[in-house]
Amino acid sequence: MMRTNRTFTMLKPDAVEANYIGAILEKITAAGFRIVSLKMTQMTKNDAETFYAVHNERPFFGELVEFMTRGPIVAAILEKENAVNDFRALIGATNPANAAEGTLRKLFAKSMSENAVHGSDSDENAAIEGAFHFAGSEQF
Ligand code: FUP
Repeated sequence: MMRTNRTFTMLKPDAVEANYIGAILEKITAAGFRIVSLKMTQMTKNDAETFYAVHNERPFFGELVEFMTRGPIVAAILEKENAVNDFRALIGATNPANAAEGTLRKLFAKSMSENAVHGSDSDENAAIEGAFHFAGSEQF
């Protein structure tokens, strides 16, 4: 059975470089998400190519892999009723120029390609992406 109350996020290298880890996690927990899993890690090229395989035909794929591997990220599984949709609303539009006031990308992102925060786009992808980064024994 697919869980419907969990999503997966990454605080991307730009957000970590800017020292926003604490500020972003505070916004996430203040919005009612419970942290199920949490780690700081650096993705390898192979990790990023696998994680973003759905985008591998897109013109920005090489740049995306380069960006996501250039420094550490913070990966997390989050739990809340309606987690996927509520987290997408919290992070805002892909391009921070189009993101609503108060959203994480409006507050913390620089650009479309360096947009601070990832959020799963479906329950199915949340489960796949969470399992990519965390063993069952790391999910609380
Ligand atoms: P989102 O679901 O909002 O993270 O956006 P997408 O799944 O469409 O894109 C995944 C990532 O690819 C984005 F976070 C940033 C990158 N991207 C670009 O660099 N350029 C684009 O034109 C679109 C996406």
